[in-house]
Amino acid sequence: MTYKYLYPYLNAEMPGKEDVRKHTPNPATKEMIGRLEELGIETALDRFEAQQPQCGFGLRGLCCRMCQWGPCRIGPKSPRGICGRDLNTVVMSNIVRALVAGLSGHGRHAHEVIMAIIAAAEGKADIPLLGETRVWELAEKFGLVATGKSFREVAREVALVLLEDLGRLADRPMRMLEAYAPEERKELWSRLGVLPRSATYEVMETLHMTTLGGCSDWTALAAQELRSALAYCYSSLFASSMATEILYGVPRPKTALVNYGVMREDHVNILMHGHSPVMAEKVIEKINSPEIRELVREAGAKGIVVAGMCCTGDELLARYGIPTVTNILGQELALGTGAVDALVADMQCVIPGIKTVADCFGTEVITTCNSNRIPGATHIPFDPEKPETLEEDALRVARLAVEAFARRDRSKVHIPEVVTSAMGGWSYEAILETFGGADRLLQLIKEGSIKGIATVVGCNTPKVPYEYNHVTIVKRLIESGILVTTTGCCSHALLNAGLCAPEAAAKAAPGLRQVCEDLGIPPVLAVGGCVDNTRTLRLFITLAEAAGRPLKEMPFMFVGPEPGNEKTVGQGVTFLAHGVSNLVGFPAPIPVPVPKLKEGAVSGDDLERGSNDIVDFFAGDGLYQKVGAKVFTEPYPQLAAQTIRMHIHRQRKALGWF
Ligand code: MSK
Repeated sequence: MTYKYLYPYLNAEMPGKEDVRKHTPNPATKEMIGRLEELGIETALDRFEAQQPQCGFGLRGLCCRMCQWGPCRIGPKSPRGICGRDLNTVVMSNIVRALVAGLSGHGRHAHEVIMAIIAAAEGKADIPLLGETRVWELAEKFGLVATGKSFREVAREVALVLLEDLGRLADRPMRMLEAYAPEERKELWSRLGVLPRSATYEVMETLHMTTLGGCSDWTALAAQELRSALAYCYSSLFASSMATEILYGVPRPKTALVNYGVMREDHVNILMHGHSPVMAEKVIEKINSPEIRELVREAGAKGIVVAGMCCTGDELLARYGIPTVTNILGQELALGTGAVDALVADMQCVIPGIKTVADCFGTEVITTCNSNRIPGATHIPFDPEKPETLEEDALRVARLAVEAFARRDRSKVHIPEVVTSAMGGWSYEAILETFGGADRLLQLIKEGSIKGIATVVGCNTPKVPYEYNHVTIVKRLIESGILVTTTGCCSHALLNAGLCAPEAAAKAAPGLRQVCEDLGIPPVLAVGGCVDNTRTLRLFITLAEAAGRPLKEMPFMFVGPEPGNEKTVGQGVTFLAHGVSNLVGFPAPIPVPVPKLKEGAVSGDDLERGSNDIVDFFAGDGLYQKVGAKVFTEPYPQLAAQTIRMHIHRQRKALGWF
């Protein structure tokens, strides 16, 4: 197939809106793209086309904007920036800067949920502490003395350790890493000199190293990238995921209906969006209060539908079976139904474009995090360090949503009648319990009923047809007997495609199908939001330990078919650092191939996909020799699936698991 925009120097092409409408797998999405087009409402797909062609220097990471002498563009005419930085330094600096930007996002998320534990433990807010087993587990792992202390006191002490991991400046071990990383890796990282101090320190150090006149040795920047990824993993991802479990419990499988059709014309529809579930949880509690029920009745609505988007949606599906609608690139389309009375958005991945669409329909946009404000939106923030107003604020959010129902322009409502059944809530514990323990799951992998596990995760990008790569790759993988775990925006694509329902077992290879049917589970396990990639990572670590093999030898892979947010860089490098190879769906920002003019080229477009030290490091032997994992890049989903299958096959063969 050919898409509208060709980028020969990336060996890739990008879709126009019509390509997206043609290839996107969800019929509700196709319908909504058409509907917004009909209404003349602009979305990210239109703005993406307006940006074409995108800057070739930026696409390849060759633009340096780290000082005010530039910007500098690295190319054949100017192989060095004004300060003398070369290509390797610029590309690696851009990558590690993107990684720590993502680290800051998840770190800020971690901070909110950790502070919420402290507020709950100190009795300053009516926030639950339902994850008792997680508190005791962490207290033991951290070596805290629990004797004679109440559960709340211990929960608070655990939270303080998590907080210290976020902010430590002294050169002392990161406690979460000490507690959960495999011994073999800890020794390796120590030998490589990449053990981190904390999120805060590594963000500071990365910005310091990459500023004007900083580090010009790209190998030192590559080491800082691994160090920052470990800080990202253990201080931000593990902390966010586990702190949320301390607050609201460890999820267990739940079934739900998902997709755009869960919204109801005669109900108040509230969409919860973002990442941190604290305000969303409280609003849901208030929705069930007598006051709000009475308001709903007075407004003439038959009830309230609460549904989720992005990772807050994943959280709510995992814990309560609350339906999900869509992901980052679908947020404008969901508002385009005209049926959303309120969009309650906390932090990250809330694109500014939503306000324009919301204003076309009178949708109330309520922002609840001081870091994520949108001009014109109603701002009712949750601040875990000033939680006293949480009850009243959540009630106000619920009231505003119901009041918005009365103002809704019914003539503009258009809800695609598409619903899909799905199962979510696959925590680390739930997966192991369902399979009957790590040894049993390992046995299924060794005997080949399950060929391997791929965690297929991450955002959407307009650079590939929306959700097409996610769904196509995963269908091919389960047809090949590869069990899939998923999180984040990818999981919404797979949930809506019906691949997370037990019935999807019928699409799997015979061995995997039999396993899924025996257990009553889907071949694609939705484990949660993007911070919950740690659940899959823990599963990988546990299975490697059960096999008595280093993780780098196991038939596992990390797959990011539609990379978007800077946070995905850290996700990928986290798995690489643990020895799990990556398949990335678009050639940026890791690795960044640098094209070369072909022999006898007659035009500037006559390029071949080139190589450089950075590409060789990620995709060749450089990183592989250090950590036992590498990056494969493939924007075409059928070829990507083939690459994953071959990788898993090679790993099995080397293990002697035929
Ligand atoms: S919401 S980080 S676009 S997965 Fe977590 Fe989706 Fe990526 Fe945001």
